[in-house]
Amino acid sequence: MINIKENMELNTLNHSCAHLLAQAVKHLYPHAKFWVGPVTTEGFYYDIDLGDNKITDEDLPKLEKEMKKISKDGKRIVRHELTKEEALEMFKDDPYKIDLINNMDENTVISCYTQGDFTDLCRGPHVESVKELKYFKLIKFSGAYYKGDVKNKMLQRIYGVCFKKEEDLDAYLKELEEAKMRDHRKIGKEQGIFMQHDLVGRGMPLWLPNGALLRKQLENYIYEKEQLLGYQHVYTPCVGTVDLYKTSGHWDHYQENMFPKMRVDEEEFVLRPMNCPHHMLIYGNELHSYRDLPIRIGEFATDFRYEASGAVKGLERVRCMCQNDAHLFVTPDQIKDEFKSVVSLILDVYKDFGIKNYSFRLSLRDPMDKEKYFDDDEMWNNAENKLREVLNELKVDYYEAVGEAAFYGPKLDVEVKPAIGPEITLSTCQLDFLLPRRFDLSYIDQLGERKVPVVIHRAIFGTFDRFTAFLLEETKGILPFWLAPLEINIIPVNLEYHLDYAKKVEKLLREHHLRVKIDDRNEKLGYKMRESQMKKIPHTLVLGDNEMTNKTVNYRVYGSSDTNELSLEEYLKFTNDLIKEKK
Ligand code: TSB
Ligand code: ZN
Repeated sequence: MINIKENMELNTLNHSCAHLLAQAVKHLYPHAKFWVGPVTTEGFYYDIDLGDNKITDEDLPKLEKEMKKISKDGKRIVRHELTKEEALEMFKDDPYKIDLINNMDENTVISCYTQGDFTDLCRGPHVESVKELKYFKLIKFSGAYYKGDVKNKMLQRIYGVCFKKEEDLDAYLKELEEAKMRDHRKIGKEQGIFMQHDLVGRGMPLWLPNGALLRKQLENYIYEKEQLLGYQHVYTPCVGTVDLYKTSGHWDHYQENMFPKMRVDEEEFVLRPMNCPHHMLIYGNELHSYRDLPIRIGEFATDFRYEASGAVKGLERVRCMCQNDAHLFVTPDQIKDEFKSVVSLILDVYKDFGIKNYSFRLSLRDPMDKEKYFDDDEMWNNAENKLREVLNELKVDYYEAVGEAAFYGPKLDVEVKPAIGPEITLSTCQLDFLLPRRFDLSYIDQLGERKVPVVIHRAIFGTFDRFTAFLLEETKGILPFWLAPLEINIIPVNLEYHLDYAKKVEKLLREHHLRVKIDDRNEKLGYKMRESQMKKIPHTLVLGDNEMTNKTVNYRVYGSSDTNELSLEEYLKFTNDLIKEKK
């Protein structure tokens, strides 16, 4: 999808359209008060206080109609500059604008734009006349806290988009419709992957049986890979004391992303946002020689993070998540090989899952940001260069992003684009020279001297939550055989005659670890077949007289109308190959 914010022409057009929306709102709701109406990557929105009124589905067409009317009227959009006193006088009835004006820098030139009976405080630029705003659409609305703070009043946010040409708007709306179909929140609901409940809380998804089956496949898959690479898995509690996070530095550098502390007896706890401190303690539990390194401590670990309520999204951005985490303790000489091995694992995993649309981002520190990043130029430069060298040796394409590093070191992130919304990070691999020092970790080197190990933090799936969200969108919910919660749906042609045979087949397949179920409802064969397709089950077996006599199965692959008859042994081999080859 086109990035509207970065396209100067569309940026201006959408910005002007936000004013047009505000003007229409003012016509229909004269008491409305306005906060801000910025341009986004996907169009524009405006945050509006409508008093006791709430926007409903019926309002959007009404507003669009009023916008069209104003546009037809064709008033010019005129810029004025104001002194602070004039601005305060002009917007005296709008407390939100007064707040904006009062918070402006003394040197800011205050300007406003007028179109007919409507004036808005704005930096501009804008198109010359409202008649240029012809091809727009109001997309949706939501609640949005004033200044994004839950303690403030909830305003009404209306989203829209505007194009220069009708065909561009049509193409965009079509793309948006397709994206909505791919949205993991929609697929997740249809396929029984996860649910949410207010009584559990925002950003705290509940994994349903089908979701749990899918997640188990992901866990088994990555666990096996990690075993082969010499990882040792552990279990640790999802809380730690405040002192643990003071030791690690998270208390000073990461507190705004953490849940508030709680007291139990004389101890103060926090729900952990990361697992590194626990793994540092596990490493420090024993003395280590250089011969023991690398030590790779892995965990499927539950973390809690405070994410803004407006940012929380399905399984993609949650407040309770499970990381596919590991911390690798290495000597400085081993950094490159170990980092390389992680990048190779990422490439390997993405190949198995058929993921092609991703990019590597090398996230570096901002040398000017002394507050976020510890001050040791040599250490940072050294670490950043090591990562660059590995990427160049592996010949992978990447781009650099200054200011995106973790507070403890530079990292390599894998960026992907969800169906809706901006890019997100999936996998991550981070170098860390700081945490092992803070935990006073060591190993004895060849000369018998005490040395500090380097830590590599890495999460291949990122979190199981986010990876699942991405996978559902990439596959449009059509999961490959080896991942589908239900691999095989058996439909007996006639329940009276064929159910016993179906049960025998089901038992055999289950014994071979296949996920299989009989549809024994009293429904017509055609209805069951259609439903099997709708649920995107990879294989549907239809068992009737023929199959019963021949001791065979007749299978149909999702999306195809062909049927194939195989003996039970052949079918077992066929499915076994499908799983092995991850087709
Ligand atoms: C890799 N300490 C490291 C760890 O050892 C760490 O926590 N890194 S992280 O902060 O980048 O998080 C790891 C991964 O979790 C991210 O790459 C991202 O894929 C995923 N993640 C982060 N925040 C969320 C969230 N709110 N919801 C779902 N997944 C998330
Ligand atoms: Zn970590």
